[in-house]
Parts: sequence; C-alpha cells; structure tokens
Amino acid sequence: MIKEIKGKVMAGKGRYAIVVSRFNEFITSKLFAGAIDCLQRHGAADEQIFVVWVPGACEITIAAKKLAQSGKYVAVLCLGAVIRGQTGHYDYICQQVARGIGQINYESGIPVVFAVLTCDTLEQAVERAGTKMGNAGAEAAMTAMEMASVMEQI
Ligand code: INI
Repeated sequence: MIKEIKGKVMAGKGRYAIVVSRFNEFITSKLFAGAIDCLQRHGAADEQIFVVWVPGACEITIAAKKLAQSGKYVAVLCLGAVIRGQTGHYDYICQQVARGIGQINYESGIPVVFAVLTCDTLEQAVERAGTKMGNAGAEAAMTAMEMASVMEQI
C-alpha cells in the first residue's frame, strides 16, 4: 500500500509567527488582516498567533530567522510589499528578500512562507491584497497551516 501524506488546512495546536513590514503599510496591513482572518477561521486562538512588525521588506529575514530558530512556532509567515515604481533598487530588494526567506525556509526545519508582494505598480499590489487576485496574506496562512501539518506527519 502506498503511504501518502496530505496536509490538513487547520490551525491545530501549534503557534504561528507573522513578520510584517510597515513599508507600503496600506498594502501590508491588508495582507496582515487576510492572514489573521484566515488563521482564526481555521481554528487559531489569539494565543497561537505572534506578530512582529519590521520597518521594510529588507528587515523581514532577520526577524523571521530568529523566530524560525526559536523552536516556538510551527510556521513563520513573511508579509511585505515591494513596489517598483517607488524605488530604483527594486531588483536588489526583491532578490535579497526572496533569497533570504528561501534560505531560512530550507535551513530552519519549519515552513517559512514567502508572501512578499513584488509588483511593478501599486495597482498590481492592490489586486493581490484583497481585491481581484485574492489576498496573498490569506494564501500564506493556508500554506503555513498545510505545511505545518505536512511537516508534523513526515
Ligand atoms: N521596503 C519595502 O518593504 N518595500 C519597498 O517598496 C521599498 N522601497 O521601495 O524602497 C522598501 N524599502 C525599504 C527597505 O526594505 C529597508 O527597510 C530600508 O532599506 C532600510 O534597511
């Protein structure tokens, strides 16, 4: 018989850490609200959610790494918004954040979920923060719960 694992999309009993950046807070606050709403609707109590605000996307990784290494959480959600129109160093920020979060995800042993929007325009970011294209914060919460369950079962 084939042994097969499928993650449950339920908060379970574990604790979830959320790192959210204040830069482009108009967008990141919507991602944050989406993540909280999704975790709560899947059974998470307030005591299971720990939130860390950081100045910008570049500061997400250092906080996420410490949280991931603490052993207190079953997953870390990274929420931010980098928008090209506002910066000449857009590509450097995106690369740095994507590589940093990817590395922590790979090395820490718990899911560290990438939900940092990288958009050309503010309109694209709005579309991913609770309008036409859904809410990337809520999607990150779904991924965090599913992967926490997968990791528990492996
Ligand atoms: N930080 C963001 O989160 N998004 C951006 O679009 C952005 N832009 O455009 O510059 C941004 N810059 C700040 C950066 O993340 C750091 O906070 C700053 O460089 C201090 O280290």
